[in-house]
Amino acid sequence: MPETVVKPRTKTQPKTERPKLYKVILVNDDFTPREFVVTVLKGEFKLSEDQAHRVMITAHTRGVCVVAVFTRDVAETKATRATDAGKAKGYPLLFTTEPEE
Ligand code: TYC
Repeated sequence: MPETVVKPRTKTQPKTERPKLYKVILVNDDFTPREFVVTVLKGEFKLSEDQAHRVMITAHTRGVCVVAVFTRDVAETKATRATDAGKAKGYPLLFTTEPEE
């Protein structure tokens, strides 16, 4: 009876690389009304009134505040839409993106 030859099976680790995440950063300015910043944060980033207020105040006092992290496409789309919402009202409101370390 022929021997059963068992081939050693090398386990191939499925390489599921995590997509790099990007921070959306809110930048302070002297002109955009606080309440408008809060409204944009709630609308575009789905923050609660409380979270939106905290993020706005942090940017207001420190200059910038990280709003949230997303994959690159989502971060850039949201930052652009939020910046454009300010632009539409004539405000210099600015959201930027930056890769996470
Ligand atoms: N500094 C603005 C004001 O005093 C409010 C503001 C906060 C604007 C945060 C932008 O990212 C910002 N009206």
